[in-house]
Amino acid sequence: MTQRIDKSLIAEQNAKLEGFLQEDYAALGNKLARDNINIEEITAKAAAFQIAVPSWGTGTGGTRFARFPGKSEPRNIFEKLEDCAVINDLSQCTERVSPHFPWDKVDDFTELKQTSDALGLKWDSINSNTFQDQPNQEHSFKYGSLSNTSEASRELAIQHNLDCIEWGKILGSKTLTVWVGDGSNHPGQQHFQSAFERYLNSMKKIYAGLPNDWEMHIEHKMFEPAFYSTVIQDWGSNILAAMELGDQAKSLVDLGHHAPNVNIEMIVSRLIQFKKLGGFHFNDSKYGDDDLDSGSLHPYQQFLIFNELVDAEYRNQEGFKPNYMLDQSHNVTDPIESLMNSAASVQRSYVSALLVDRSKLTEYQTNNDALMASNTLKNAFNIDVTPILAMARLQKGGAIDPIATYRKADYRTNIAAKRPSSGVSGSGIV
Ligand code: RM4
Ligand code: MN
Ligand code: MN
Repeated sequence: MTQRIDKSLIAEQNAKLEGFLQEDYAALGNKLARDNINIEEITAKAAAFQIAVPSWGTGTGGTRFARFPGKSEPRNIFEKLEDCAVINDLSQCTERVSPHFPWDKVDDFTELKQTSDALGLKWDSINSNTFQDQPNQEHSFKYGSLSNTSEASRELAIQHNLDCIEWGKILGSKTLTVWVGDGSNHPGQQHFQSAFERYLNSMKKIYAGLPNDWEMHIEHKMFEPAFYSTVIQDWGSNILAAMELGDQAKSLVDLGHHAPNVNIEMIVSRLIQFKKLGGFHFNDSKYGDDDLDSGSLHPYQQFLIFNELVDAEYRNQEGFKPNYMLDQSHNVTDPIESLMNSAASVQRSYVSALLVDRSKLTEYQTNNDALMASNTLKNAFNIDVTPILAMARLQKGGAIDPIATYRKADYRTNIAAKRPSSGVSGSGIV
């Protein structure tokens, strides 16, 4: 039977902290009231916030040099779901899980759906994987998948995406996310235009198989595994492809997939303006696609992204309904802890952005008062919204302090007998 975090343990831990939380919450409520902000309204919005967890994030990650396995790692999608349920039990903002196929492929998808239902979890976007060959694969993806010069390889990649849609229908998903590693490692290796044309033709065949109420999210990435050029290199190629395909195709922004110092919040604004923002893969990075924990290095950038998102929410921007998800790799931490921390970090950015005085900001922008416009954002960012996040969790039956409660539960030790170590210490990005 599934091991969960005992509700009584959560209640017991919360009882120790609740008095202090109420004091801090009341103090913050008074402070916000001075600016005509009703803390209860903000808490309700925080409680409604959801961010999906990637199934592959529950395993310990690694690099191409090494992977150091963690204790009681999940060995299949059913065990990954158990870990996701633990994350949601404590965090109360991660009720959706995003699967990756064929990594998470099962024989019986109805059984998988029943398992997730029993755990109170739903399915987020389906991720297709055509960036590696499967055992005995007839036509290789070594030189690309949807853009491969070989028609047989392209057809295989198209079929895999169509299969993903069928599996997703059983699970109740409504989105297919397509990220391909296609590209080149040498100048001259690939004819840029022909490769993009082949990609688009393949994507059109997948798009034709998309149910009417589904979206297709295209994910760009500037490098890796191809290190000279990639077919969907940046948001420019991404939005071009999405526009070419149709209204159901949108762009997905993975924070780690841009050149260092790129103004991601402005990309987000452009995508919102043209109804092409599909969603996010949140993570943080210093050098490239480092897949560090969300908000661990650049919390202000994450806030600025949410400033754009909340702005669109307030303006009731047409076609605005982005999907939020984490996509990061945990090499030295317990993935459950990192995912809980990261979900809260993204939720924090959302809540902080709700505190921006938008009418003042507009006024300062109109009057070209750069300093006060900037201070308006900083003022909101500098408010510690921890009590709001904790209160939202408490009201929903989660933990005031998710990490401390998780450590107290000693989950990994309790399931150790059930999940013997795979002993696999080889390389692996995720
Ligand atoms: C890629 C990209 C995709 C993810 C794979 C595992 O870098 O971020 O979203 O599916 O990694
Ligand atoms: Mn990603
Ligand atoms: Mn990535």
